[in-house]
Amino acid sequence: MPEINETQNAYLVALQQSFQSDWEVADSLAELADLARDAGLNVVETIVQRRSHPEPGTFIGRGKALEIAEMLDDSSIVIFDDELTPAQQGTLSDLMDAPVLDRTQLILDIFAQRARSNEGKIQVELAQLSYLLPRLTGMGKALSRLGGGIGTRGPGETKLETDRRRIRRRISDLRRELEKIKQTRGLQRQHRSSTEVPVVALVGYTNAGKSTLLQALTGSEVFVADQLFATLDPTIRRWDLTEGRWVYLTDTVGFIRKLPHTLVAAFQATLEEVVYADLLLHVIDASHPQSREQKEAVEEVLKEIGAAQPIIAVYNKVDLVDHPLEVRPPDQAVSAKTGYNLDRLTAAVYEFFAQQYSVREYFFPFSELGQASILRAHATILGEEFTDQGVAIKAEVDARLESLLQPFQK
Ligand SMILES: Nc1nc2c(ncn2[C@@H]2O[C@H](COP(=O)(O)OP(=O)(O)OP(=O)(O)O)[C@@H](O)[C@H]2O)c(=O)[nH]1
Ligand SMILES: [Mg+2]
Repeated sequence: MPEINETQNAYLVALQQSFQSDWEVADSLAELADLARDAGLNVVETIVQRRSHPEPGTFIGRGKALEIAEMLDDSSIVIFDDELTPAQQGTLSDLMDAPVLDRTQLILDIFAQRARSNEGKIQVELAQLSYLLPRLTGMGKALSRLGGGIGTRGPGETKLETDRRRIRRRISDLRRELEKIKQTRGLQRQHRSSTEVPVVALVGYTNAGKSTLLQALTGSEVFVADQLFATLDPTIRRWDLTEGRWVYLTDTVGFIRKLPHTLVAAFQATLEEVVYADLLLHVIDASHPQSREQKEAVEEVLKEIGAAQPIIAVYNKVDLVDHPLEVRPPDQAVSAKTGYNLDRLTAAVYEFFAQQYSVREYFFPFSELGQASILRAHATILGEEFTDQGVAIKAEVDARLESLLQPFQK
């Protein structure tokens, strides 16, 4: 499979089928160009061919492929905006005498460049190998001619000539490792839920400002960058909503249109943070010309991974928007950068959980002071009084804490 190196000139190719509008194809290509630049490529040309349906052997028409071939030189790489079959990829690469890859491979390459944690690396390698496996046949010629491959960058150190058995074995090893990580994560999650602290997850299109928002809300340093998929690993931080009332806030990997299925499957462990959260904040880049399409793409992925929690939409980057934005509560229009309306967002999240709070009175004998400290850590304390038997506490508790401390209720 072709290798990306940073001095290459990229030619981007899309097919416009009869059911696709001009802008739909143009948007998708513009995003592909962003992805290519993020991978370090120099984008020189975008090419659209209109056809009623893809050509089975070559995806675009054979004539068009030859026409593109004329533009290329040794430093060229051709990237298709849709997933190619292994056979199409092989044929196109032969026809054009240049490396050919598709959107999925480009995204996988960026993920490989970004993966930092052990878990992230395993997930990327798993996605790469799962993508590669069905492609080994039919690519023989293109492979041996080009050598190297996407999988040679970062974690995916697998020689493409090695036989499928080895790749299968590696895939099952990686799955096993991920399973272990998943169990640890499950334990951490269990620990979190046993402490009765709700979890709020930031989700959204890549580059929408999730990490910036996490940083602004929790006051902790996290990696923020004007690039796609800056965040791969979930980060979790404490977010104080009011005095005495706090939640966990977690950052997640950004979503994108045509998110490769191999990637969604491989990143399942990370995405579980989303599935198990109590509330989702869907961060939308309100300044982006395609913010509506991006929002829909995110909703699509959420459906796919089975996330069905309540969602508060957070329209971010309003400092870049020159018209007033109408949003209906609990949704919010904010700027993570300037801090605009972050207090309102915090209040909205507080309100969301407050609906589940009730005021209760407790008595803890001295032998049970440990239970009292659970209450102090996770509830808003309204009053506290020591007697010679123990301590009486009046507090605002959520449903989970209420049932946990039921035995101590007065
Ligand atoms: N003007 C402006 N820029 C913002 C705002 N929020 C985030 N940004 C910028 O948008 C870019 C992306 O921000 P990130 O926080 O990394 O976005 P993300 O959603 O975490 O992106 P990924 O991790 O790549 O999915 C950065 O350059 C931020 O500085 C905002 O409210 N206003
Ligand atoms: Mg991020």
